[in-house]
Amino acid sequence: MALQRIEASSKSGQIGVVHLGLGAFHRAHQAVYLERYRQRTGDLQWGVCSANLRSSIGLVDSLRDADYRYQVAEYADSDTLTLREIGVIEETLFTGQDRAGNWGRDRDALLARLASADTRIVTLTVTEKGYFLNPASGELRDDDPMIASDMASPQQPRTAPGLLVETLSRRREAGIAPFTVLSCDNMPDNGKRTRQAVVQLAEQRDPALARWIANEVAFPCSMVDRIVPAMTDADFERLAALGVADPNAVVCEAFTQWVVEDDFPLGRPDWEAEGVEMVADVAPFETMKLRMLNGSHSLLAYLGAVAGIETVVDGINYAELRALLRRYMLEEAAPTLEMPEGIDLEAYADSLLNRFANDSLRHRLQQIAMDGSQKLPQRWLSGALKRINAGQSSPCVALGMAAWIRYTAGEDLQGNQYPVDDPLAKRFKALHHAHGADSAGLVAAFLAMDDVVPKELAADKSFAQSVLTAYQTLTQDGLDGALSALESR
Ligand code: NAI
Ligand code: CS2
Repeated sequence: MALQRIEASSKSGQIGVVHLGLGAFHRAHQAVYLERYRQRTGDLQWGVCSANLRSSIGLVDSLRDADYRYQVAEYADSDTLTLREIGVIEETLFTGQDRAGNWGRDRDALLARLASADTRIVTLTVTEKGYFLNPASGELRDDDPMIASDMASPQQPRTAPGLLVETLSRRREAGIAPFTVLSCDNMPDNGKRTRQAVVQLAEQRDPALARWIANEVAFPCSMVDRIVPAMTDADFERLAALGVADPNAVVCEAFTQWVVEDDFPLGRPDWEAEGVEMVADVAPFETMKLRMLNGSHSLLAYLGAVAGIETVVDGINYAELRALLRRYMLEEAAPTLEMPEGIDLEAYADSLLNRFANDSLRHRLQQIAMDGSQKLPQRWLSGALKRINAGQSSPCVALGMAAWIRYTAGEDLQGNQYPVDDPLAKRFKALHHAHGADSAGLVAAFLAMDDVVPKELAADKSFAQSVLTAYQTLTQDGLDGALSALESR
């Protein structure tokens, strides 16, 4: 194996970035760019304080115990590995609920960090649901209990929007210029959506504060890309065999991309030298990635999971599924995109299929299938709606919707059960319970969820019919039957 080892910069630095959402992706993406920047320039201003607002407290403490150093294993393929040590994280904090049920262990420390003039950028990977927005409309879900708690006790915030409102308020009162808020989650217009959540929450507290945030705070959008699956026991064992006994390590692909709108009034690292694309408008790249990469991922996730397929690579090795993803990307996703000149979407589609075929990653389909209610509007449904408005059909998306509806039953086509991890899981369960074997009633009830499915799309009779037909074929004839029925459409 070609193995390259890169050590972290030995110096520790000042905290200039606060990150919300210390998960796998942050460790393998934003932290890697900042580490590479520190190593190249020796500039110590952009160290990171990384916080979890929910799980996991274990990672927060275990990184602290490891002096904030960990390894990122970047696999180009099974024979080509770079082991990169990261040292740019300077502090980790936890503000969620601990095992004893107490909230906010490090909340005061995080609030102080965010309010400090040294903090110039706040990055977020809190997952789509961490913004508390209605996925279809992008409006703040102010009936959510967590948001209600932040409205009732704004000085003890529990959510990401709540933390941002409280600390922007403190900065405003202290005359400290606001930090830049950089969402790195897979949401459409992620900067604009983050602004919407923060401004709407601030409005409940103080309209003048809300206006100040809307006018003064920069919320650039960004497109982020690197496949970073949740770690498995097998990943830890594989690293241990290379002499890496690191409970905080992450495994990912070698590919990495970050396209960012250049709006950082308090300055930023010179990221361009690390390959970050600083642009005026991220939207075309973000939509391309969401519909092509993430849309294919979700299609594979639901069809594969209901058929008992475990990982992305297992799915992609199934020729008919690979062909389906290529067809979906070229026939249903690419035609909806408006890209700048020079972007070859067919080459992009093929590069994605090659990345999915990386057999060094065990990317579980159940992980991708999580939170479908928050993901599907931007991955499939906005594109399908655009096609309907142009008089075009979307049979691959209709099959995907059928698979998603079937997936939310919590049991695959062979009767194996699994937990459905989604903020709307209870609603799904009630719909399956209410409609049982009445597939027409069930499909109609799912399409009527207007916080997920755009109303215009649900109202399109031919789309609704093709979801129902696909649902019936999938449940009666299985995956192969559904895929061969699709071929004739
Ligand atoms: P993870 O499961 O390792 O971490 C999830 C993080 O989100 C944790 O820090 C958790 O505390 C936080 N979180 C979850 N729900 C929250 C809530 N309601 N409020 C506040 N924080 C919450 O997942 P991972 O891999 O780090 O992915 C996180 C997000 O990063 C994804 O949802 C996606 O938007 C983005 N991303 C992930 C990629 C990947 O391949 N893993 C690639 C591109 C983007
Ligand atoms: C995946 C993404 O979990 C999911 O829903 O589709 O996290 C995907 O791995 C990344 O967006 C790749 O950049």
